[in-house]
Amino acid sequence: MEVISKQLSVSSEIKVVALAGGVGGAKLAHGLAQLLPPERLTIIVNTGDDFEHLGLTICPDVDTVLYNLAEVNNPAFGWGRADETFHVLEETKRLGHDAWFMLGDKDIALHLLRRQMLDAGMTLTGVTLELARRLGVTHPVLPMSDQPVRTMILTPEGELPFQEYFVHRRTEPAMLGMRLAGLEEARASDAALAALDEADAVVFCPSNPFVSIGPILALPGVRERIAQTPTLAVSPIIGGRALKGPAAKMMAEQGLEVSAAGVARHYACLVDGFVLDEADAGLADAVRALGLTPFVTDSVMRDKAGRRRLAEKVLAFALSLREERGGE
Ligand code: FO1
Repeated sequence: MEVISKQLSVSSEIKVVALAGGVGGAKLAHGLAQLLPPERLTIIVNTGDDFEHLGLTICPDVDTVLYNLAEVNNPAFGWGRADETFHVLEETKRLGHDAWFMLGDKDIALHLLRRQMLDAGMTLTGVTLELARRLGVTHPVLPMSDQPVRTMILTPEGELPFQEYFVHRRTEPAMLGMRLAGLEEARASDAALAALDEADAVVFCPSNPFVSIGPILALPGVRERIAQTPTLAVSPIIGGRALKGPAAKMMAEQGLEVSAAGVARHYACLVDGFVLDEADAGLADAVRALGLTPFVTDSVMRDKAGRRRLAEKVLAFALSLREERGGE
């Protein structure tokens, strides 16, 4: 107990960058935010899921992180707002709109303000920091880029925009591959690159490795910075299944081994350490064989305290990786 609190007091002095997307990512980001002050934690969020809908710019992963950090997220879905109503959406339906994307009234309010700020010429980073401030979120939540990058899923029917595939088609079509439209013209935001430059440790949250973490890593300059920094990933796959989302289905469709070890292999050139759930303790040797340091813990975040508990373990692990790499 004493050892852990000593480690934590040291960890409160290191600067951490978390890469996140989806609900699992937002949960661990919230756990880390419970432990580290805003000047020691930056969360860089995937924007490949973003799309234009009903004249609004929807940023599902950014908003999921914002709502979770503000503790106003819908606890059942993980995304969207708690105590939400859907009067606007119902009315659009009555007026003939095919309302397949569940935007609630409170969520729409935030989107109207995002629209206004974007139209006034603010960058997505500026808009996100301002929305965070208004929600009472003090940690920097940074969209990965200020230029649009849109994930396209290659299926047997052709390419589908991410939300069309994910929400409208409920991930039913097989995923044969993916493309990041706009990547050639995009760069990581200056704020995201600066945070990575200053980071003492980088944490890949338990997010989808392909569609959540993949787009962040695809931006020029990100991988190079991560290679300079002690980095760990938390497995989004537990016992051969994703707790939420299509990560396991995507791995199977791409011919990858559907297990935490399969995720570790996917990240092997990028990370020093890999967090496995206790259910996958038997895969620790396979992770070690990939040249990564395994760390086994209960990684299921059932509630707010569970998020904090996993974050404590992750920070202690990050510190030990830093020591292994000869950091101070
Ligand atoms: N996910 C769904 O499965 N169905 C929805 O209708 C839906 C609406 C929605 C609205 C706002 C928002 O921020 C997220 C929303 N999501 C919905 C989640 C979201 O699209 C996905 O979770 C992410 O893109 C995957 O990371």
